[in-house]
Amino acid sequence: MSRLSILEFPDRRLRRVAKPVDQVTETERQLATDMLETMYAARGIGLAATQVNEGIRLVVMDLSESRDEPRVFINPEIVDRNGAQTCEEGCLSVPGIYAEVERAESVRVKALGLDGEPFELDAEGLLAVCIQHEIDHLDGKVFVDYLSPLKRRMVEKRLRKQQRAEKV
Ligand code: GNR
Ligand code: NI
Repeated sequence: MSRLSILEFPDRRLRRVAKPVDQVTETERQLATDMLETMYAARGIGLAATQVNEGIRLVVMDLSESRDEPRVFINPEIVDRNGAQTCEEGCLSVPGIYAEVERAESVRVKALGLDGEPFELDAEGLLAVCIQHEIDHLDGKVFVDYLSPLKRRMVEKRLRKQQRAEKV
């Protein structure tokens, strides 16, 4: 297992649109394992391959209190969405920034598991928020894209400054 490094906004590589996986192999299983380790170490509830600079449609999540219920979604797609909810979101690629984002209250997701078998899941509440947040990453979107241009520029400025400070 190995821990991967997480790209940080406004890194352009977070804007790449990830490609579908056509066959689930040992490569995907190894990446999922490393991403779960990375997510647990960073105390996140989700992580998209885009965030670790891998251009494939793979997401890992764990919303359990006990941190022992890993979920893996390959080629996730929202096939139905209903209602609206607002949640204060954070992102491992936008450290220290939290902001309210409106998303669907419930979604039905279709994906492949690590065994390559398709499954569907009905999600609501935070699980639904997290799935929408992660699929956005696969499409090159970050939650700060939903903020006003002014707020987004403030976030960008703060993070660039932080990143400069970390380099020296
Ligand atoms: O750890 C995370 N917490 C979180 C909280 C509210 C809404 C979304 C998230 S996802 C985030 C991890 C992450 O950056 N995933 O891409
Ligand atoms: Ni994120």
